[in-house]
Amino acid sequence: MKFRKRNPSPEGQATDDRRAPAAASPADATEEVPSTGPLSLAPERAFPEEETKKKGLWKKLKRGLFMTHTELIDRIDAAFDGRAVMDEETLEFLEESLIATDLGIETSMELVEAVRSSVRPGQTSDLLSLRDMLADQIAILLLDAPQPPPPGPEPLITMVVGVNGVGKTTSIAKLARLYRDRGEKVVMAAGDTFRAAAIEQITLWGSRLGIDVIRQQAGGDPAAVVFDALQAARARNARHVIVDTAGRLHNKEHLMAELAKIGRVVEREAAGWQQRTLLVLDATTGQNAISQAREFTKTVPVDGVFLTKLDGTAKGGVAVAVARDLRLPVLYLGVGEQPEDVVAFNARDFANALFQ
Ligand SMILES: Nc1nc2c(ncn2[C@@H]2O[C@H](COP(=O)(O)OP(=O)(O)OP(=O)(O)O)[C@@H](O)[C@H]2O)c(=O)[nH]1
Ligand SMILES: [Mg+2]
Repeated sequence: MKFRKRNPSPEGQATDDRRAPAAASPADATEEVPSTGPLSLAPERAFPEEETKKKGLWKKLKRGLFMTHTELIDRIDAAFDGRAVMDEETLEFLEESLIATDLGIETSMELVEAVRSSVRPGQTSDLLSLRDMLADQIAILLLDAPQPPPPGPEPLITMVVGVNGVGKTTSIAKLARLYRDRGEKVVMAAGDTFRAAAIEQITLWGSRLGIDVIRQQAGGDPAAVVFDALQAARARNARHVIVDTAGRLHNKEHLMAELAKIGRVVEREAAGWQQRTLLVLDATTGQNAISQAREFTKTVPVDGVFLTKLDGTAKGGVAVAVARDLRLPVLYLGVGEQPEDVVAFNARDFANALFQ
């Protein structure tokens, strides 16, 4: 993946005009700058901060997908067995390789179909262009999956749901940090009142990140915590309320009743706010995460997925299965245990990181 350099000059002049002299520093203002020569070729970097940030995100994504990438490339190499000939046997191996990284059976078959139709049988193909082709196809499939609605100007309340241990609370800390770094005020609601340790955990994140946490005693009513959090958000002019919830799917009626009660509080106290429910899925569980999501979405309407623990698995292809098989937008990727280990999902970057 190569990020295109963004370097328009402030005056809007053509930046690839190599005859343009480099900006003169005060020290050399009096010197005559030749119109050609090495100095005039120095590249302009109008948005160094933005570029550094993009590079940082790309590195994070590559690090997060390292195991999946390595597994994919190793398998594809093995499928071709050094021959790089597109015969049926090779295509079959290729399909198996793709399925093994949890891309989903249908997606893997479609990808192989795309390869089959673009090369003649027996044609030799270099592995690099095959990888490019697969990355392009995956990006196309991902862009075809549902996209989240664009954010509006109103404040946003995000309910975070998912089964035990998938990474809900950690992901909330990541989101809160992302928003905080954008200069947006955040309130976290300790809505997992089931265990005292859960309240302690989110409180600890709050103090580490300098973000307000609204909490009650363990065993309290999560809807009451959300009520308090909305009051606090209004008083503090916050742009985000992020609600932690207890990860229980074993008792669907209870979960439904609890979320419905929170929903009524939100309708009453935050009419006009944007609302969304994020489902957290653990990528290390591969296809189980997909079944889990199917179960969950039967009970709770979900707007998007936060896919965690990509850094610890070769099953990163599951992001594609979420988008295509479940028709749910993947919004964020968790790539480590620290609050900064998060990447906002981007179809093109994800596809490139898998294959390049
Ligand atoms: N490697 C890695 N670990 C993660 C990631 N996200 C969360 N974890 C770890 O997963 C474990 C569970 O995370 P929690 O945030 O407590 O999960 P939870 O869903 O809130 O768990 P419960 O509240 O018990 O339901 C912790 O050890 C986290 O550090 C990730 O993206 N990568
Ligand atoms: Mg938790």
